Amino acid sequence: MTYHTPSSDPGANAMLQRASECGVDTVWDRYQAQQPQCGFGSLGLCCRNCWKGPCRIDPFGDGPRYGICGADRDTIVARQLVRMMAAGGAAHSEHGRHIALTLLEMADGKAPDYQIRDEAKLMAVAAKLGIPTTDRAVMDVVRDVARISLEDFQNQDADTGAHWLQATLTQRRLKRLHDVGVLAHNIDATIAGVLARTHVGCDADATNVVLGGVRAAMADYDGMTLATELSDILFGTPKPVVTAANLGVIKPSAVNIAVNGHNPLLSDVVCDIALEMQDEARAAGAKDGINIVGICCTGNEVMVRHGIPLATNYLSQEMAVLTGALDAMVVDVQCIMPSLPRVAACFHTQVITTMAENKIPGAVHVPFTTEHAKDAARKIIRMAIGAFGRRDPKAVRIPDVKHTAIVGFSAEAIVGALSLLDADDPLKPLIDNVVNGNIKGVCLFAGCNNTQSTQDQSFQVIAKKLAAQNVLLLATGCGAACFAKHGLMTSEATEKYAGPGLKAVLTAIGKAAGLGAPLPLVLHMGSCVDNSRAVAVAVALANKLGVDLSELPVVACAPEAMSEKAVAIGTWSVALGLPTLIGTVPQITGSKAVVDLVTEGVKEVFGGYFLVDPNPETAADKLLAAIEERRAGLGL
Ligand code: NFS
Ligand code: SF4
Repeated sequence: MTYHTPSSDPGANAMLQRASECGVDTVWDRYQAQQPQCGFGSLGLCCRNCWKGPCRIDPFGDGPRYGICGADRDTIVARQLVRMMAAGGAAHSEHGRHIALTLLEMADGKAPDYQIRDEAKLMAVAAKLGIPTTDRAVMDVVRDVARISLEDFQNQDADTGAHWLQATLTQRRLKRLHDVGVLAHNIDATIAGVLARTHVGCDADATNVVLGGVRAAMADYDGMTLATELSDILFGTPKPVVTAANLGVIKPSAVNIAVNGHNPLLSDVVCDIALEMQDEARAAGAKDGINIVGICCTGNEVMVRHGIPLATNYLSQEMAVLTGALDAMVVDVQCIMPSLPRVAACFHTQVITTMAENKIPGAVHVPFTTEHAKDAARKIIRMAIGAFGRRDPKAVRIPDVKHTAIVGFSAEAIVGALSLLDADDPLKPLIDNVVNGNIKGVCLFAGCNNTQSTQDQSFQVIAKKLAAQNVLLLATGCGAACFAKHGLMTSEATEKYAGPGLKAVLTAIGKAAGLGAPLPLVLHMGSCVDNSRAVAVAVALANKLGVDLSELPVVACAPEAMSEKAVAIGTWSVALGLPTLIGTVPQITGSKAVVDLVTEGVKEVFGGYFLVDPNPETAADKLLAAIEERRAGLGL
């Protein structure tokens, strides 16, 4: 088994040496220890859906062709795949529900620690959802927005699409999704439906199973869209802000607190309270006060809203602890490595869990509730200040790696920037430049990090190649974090890597915005739930042009897709009509029927389709070809 280079991130790599000095296992050691990984699992040919199993199908056809119940390879592969979509949808939607419930509590006066930070967004969201706003008290509008959003978890009319789907997609796309039977009506019911139909002895028709999964993926889209939009109401809609990324943002003379996970409900309050407690940290000897840094998508959330620097993304989260200068890592939900307390045990670092449903052995648990959010934040920060006093200065190794990053490109911010070129018709300059070929198309980079390839490498190779061909680049999640960490969210990167057409457009906008330099090469749209922001831009373009999403020269790309959430996102991206490239070979290759369905068959149904290519060079070519095909379809 050849072992590829763990990471392309110099910050992360600097810490690997430290890990071996400390005798600590990292994600890459554990990856190696897992080799060779199970072939049946890799192909999706293992079923554990009942206790007659596990059953395995022989990929070569020599051994068993059916599970004990009679399920064949296609059924088994399809069932495993859609259960991942359902789990991904559940994760995003629980996040969304948590935010919607907080808004409701707020309207009832039960969440005193929160406020409406963006009333304009509240009104815009209300209008989108058909909620009256004139002459109404703000909290009445908040209550209605929360209630309508929560109806997406309650609607029992299976034929009526959920509110947030209806409010945010093109009419043609909604009709298409409805006609195919995948217009989710209720997030919970749709996800439960996938679990039910994949129980032993239920849906055995692989195509039908996959369509059930697509419906769950649309529920995922619904849940993440409401999570994003409602978060903006509570915490502000991102605007461009200059900050920094990579492990060098950790400061030797500050109380360093990393926020890791996904939900801004806690991390945003921690950022606020940190401002109030700076003196307490200084009194404890931290000359630079409290320094909050982000990891994973919670990091993205506070980065795009408040310019909080980002320490690192998913795969290298342990490396932040290995700097020896992290006093606390406070985590909420999703993509948090259970290994963190073991790594932290070699240092003074306090790992703090906060959510009742997410505890980790070895971590300290500080219960977080929206009712007493500030109290929890104060307690956490005080623990970090206490830990700072136990820090061993001799154990500190902060790599000198840090890049400037201009982030915060919400859909509103992008339209705002374009309106500097044409105040009456902001989308016109973008469309004109797509038509004249200055911009060939748009690529959204999304998704995770994965040990199966060199961390962050494919993102950079593909982005540079597409930028040279004048493709406008958007990014979210750990993909966005990768670009921030590597200095690709700067004007300098645009100067260096953008093709002439793209450079001209980004320069014109940057100048109009008073930057005196081009916009960054890759526009950071936020966390993974913020993929809905990219859809908002695409829908606005499609509506303006009078076409559907499946006709736009817009593609999506997740070169290191890993999580169940990424499976759900990739699936709705295809269902919305986008060619969607993944660089991880999905665990479905044991069924030719399922592979053909998701790479070919779906084209006719949705217009979108999956491309799979772990090689970033050829992956970029495939994305460019897909963009060209779309352009040709539009007569460009
Ligand atoms: Ni998205 Fe963000 Fe990262 Fe992947 Fe995990 S943190 S929600 S799932 S690994 S991008
Ligand atoms: Fe085996 Fe069928 Fe049970 Fe799966 S559901 S474990 S294939 S018997």
